[in-house]
Amino acid sequence: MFETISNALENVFSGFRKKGKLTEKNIKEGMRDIRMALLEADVSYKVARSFVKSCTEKAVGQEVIKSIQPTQQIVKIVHDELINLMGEADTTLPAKDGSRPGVIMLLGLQGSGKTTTAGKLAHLARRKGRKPMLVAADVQRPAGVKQLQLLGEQIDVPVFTEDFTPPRICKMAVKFAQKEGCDLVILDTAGRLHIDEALMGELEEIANKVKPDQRLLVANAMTGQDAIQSADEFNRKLGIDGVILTMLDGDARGGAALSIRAVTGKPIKFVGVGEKIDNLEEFHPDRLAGRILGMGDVVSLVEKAQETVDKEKAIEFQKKIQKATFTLDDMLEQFQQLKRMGPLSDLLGKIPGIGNMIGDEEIDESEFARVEAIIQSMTIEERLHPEIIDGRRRLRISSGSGTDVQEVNALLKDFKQMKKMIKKGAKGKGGGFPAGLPLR
Ligand SMILES: Nc1nc2c(ncn2[C@@H]2O[C@H](COP(=O)(O)OP(=O)(O)OP(=O)(O)O)[C@@H](O)[C@H]2O)c(=O)[nH]1
Ligand SMILES: [Mg+2]
Repeated sequence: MFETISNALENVFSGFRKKGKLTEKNIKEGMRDIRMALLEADVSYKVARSFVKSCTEKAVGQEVIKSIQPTQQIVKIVHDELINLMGEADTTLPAKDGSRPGVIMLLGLQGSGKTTTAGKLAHLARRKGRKPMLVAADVQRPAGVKQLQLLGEQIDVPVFTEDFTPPRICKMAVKFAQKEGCDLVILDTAGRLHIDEALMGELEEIANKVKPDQRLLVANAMTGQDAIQSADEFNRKLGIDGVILTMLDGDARGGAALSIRAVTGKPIKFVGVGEKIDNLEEFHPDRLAGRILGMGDVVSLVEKAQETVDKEKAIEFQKKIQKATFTLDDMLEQFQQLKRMGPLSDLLGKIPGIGNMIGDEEIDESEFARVEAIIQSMTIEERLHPEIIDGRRRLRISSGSGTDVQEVNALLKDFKQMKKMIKKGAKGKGGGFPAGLPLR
């Protein structure tokens, strides 16, 4: 799995290692190679371009950590961006709603692996303590019904079959499952060679009649760009909730796994990694990124090093608080540290109690950018002794940072207030003040 992309990235990294020092120029060259590696892996052009753009921004802007090699820092950046690209893991199965079982509708092109996946999914659900029922809604091929029945027997899961139209079969099946006390229904629908009117019509009719909780597209990873395109088309025409990517065991390139989320906005929920009934895995982007890079140890090394750097800074900061020598530079540093920790809304959301408080309110991240710009437009002297910042200086700082004088005034006021609070804190138990948060 993923040999092409793994090898290509490994070549890029060894190129970096040979160069030793990282410069903006060789970072850009390396990133060009990463883009080539992605294209070779059948990642779409647009996705590859934006991937490389955000890696480059992070690599050029990042601080050098002395205890690790620059290449290792790049590996970490690529690793994190791969995870970003594939999005958060989402492996939820629909729960029972009242007495109605959760309903999953599988759909996809012919031979993509729907029937096999239906069996695998029922098996996986059962291992999670669910009571699944399989439904043969593919009446195009009698062999398809038989195939599902055999799978059901193998794992001892009931299979619902009837000689009606697929929408009616599905509707009856859900009722029957409810009566039988099943809590999950998996619909195996018919495939077509292409996405055509007839297929869409039938799928839509089933969806309208049954209102499945999840419409999952089953797509063959080995078809690369075609899988991405058909996922996009199914999503636009019918609407899907997620993707199950099959035949990952035979997929050397990995383009579909890497780009489906970015192209369709829908998560890959499960992946098929073989023909056996237990060859279905939950999809975890972080594990996949680790597997592609084959460098899990490097990633944790960099994480640890970064933690130490942040810890050292925190201690230094604590000392400053105690001596009350907090400057505008420290304020800037605090803002930058906060920014590195990810979007502020995510961060605050994780603090118990605060998550509910901020609710859906947007946190204005651009405020941070403005604060940074203002402080960066000050001279060193001004940052250390803000009391010298008179009207003329304020004007210069505001035009240098592209802000209003009022904003500069507000920042200086905030800083004064922050310093006052820090002093108070330092006199008390040594300052538990969460420095860096905007005070307005
Ligand atoms: N290696 C491998 N083979 C798979 C995987 N998933 C499915 N297959 C194989 O792919 C073939 C087609 O699978 P089916 O489940 O019949 O596909 P389908 O989408 O139901 O096909 P139609 O009903 O004809 O549309 C079978 O031989 C499966 O064993 C997988 O993850 N890995
Ligand atoms: Mg089938």
